[in-house]
Amino acid sequence: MKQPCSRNTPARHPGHLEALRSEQAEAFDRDGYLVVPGLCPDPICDRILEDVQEALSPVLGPAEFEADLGYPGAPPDRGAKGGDTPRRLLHAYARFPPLRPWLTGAEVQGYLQALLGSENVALSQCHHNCIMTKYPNYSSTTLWHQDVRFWSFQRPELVSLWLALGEERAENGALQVIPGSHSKAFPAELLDDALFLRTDVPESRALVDQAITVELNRGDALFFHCRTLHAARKNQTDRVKLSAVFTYHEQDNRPVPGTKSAQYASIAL
Ligand SMILES: O=C(O)CCC(=O)C(=O)O
Repeated sequence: MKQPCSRNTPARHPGHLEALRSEQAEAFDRDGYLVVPGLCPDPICDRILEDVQEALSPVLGPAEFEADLGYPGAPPDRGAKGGDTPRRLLHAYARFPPLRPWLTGAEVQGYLQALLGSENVALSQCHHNCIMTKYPNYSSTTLWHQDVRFWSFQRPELVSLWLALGEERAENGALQVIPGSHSKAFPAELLDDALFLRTDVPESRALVDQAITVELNRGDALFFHCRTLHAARKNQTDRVKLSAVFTYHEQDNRPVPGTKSAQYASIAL
């Protein structure tokens, strides 16, 4: 069942949209994430899904496979059973044109301006920028982490947009977040060498106890801060879960030259 939502209402009432956004921006500042039900209209989801399905059978590169990352539950290598299970279709902005007008359009832009507190927003092509796939049988568990570990920007102020292309529930590996974790400082002893949260430490367990599962329906969007701790379990259903994930930053928050974050130019909105 689709959750009740205010789809399209904000676009018809710009003043209302502004008020709604400032309330939502406050919630985002407090919690480090924000769910916007129905942000992507059904016809756009349909078009994106059409292209994504085509790119998955057979898998068209560039892609990342579960076995490449070796997260808990992943096949040990690409030659093992399930070793050809994809985890991400990469360079989604470039390869899926139906996504582009939505990702850079006025509605998404308005949210990002409110959440980043800036008129001048850009979409990174270097991280995320992908279709996340979570397959039955061979998907893995993603341990607790902050995405800031992937990025080298002048300021650790980036916002990711996670678009559900189908239902996301605990059973199929919906994202879990720890509200407020984006504004906490974590002592180095709480993180392992790969910057995942060490859950064997009592202080971390207290944090993880506050986790919530972000259940989404098709077309719902989750915005989350790059310092928000998040994790996800395996998909225990018999249907693949598909989500589109992108990251935005202020235009004057530049990637550090020579790093992976500076590999491709950002798209100014
Ligand atoms: O769906 C998942 O397993 C979580 C993915 C994630 O958090 C990431 O790739 O940063």
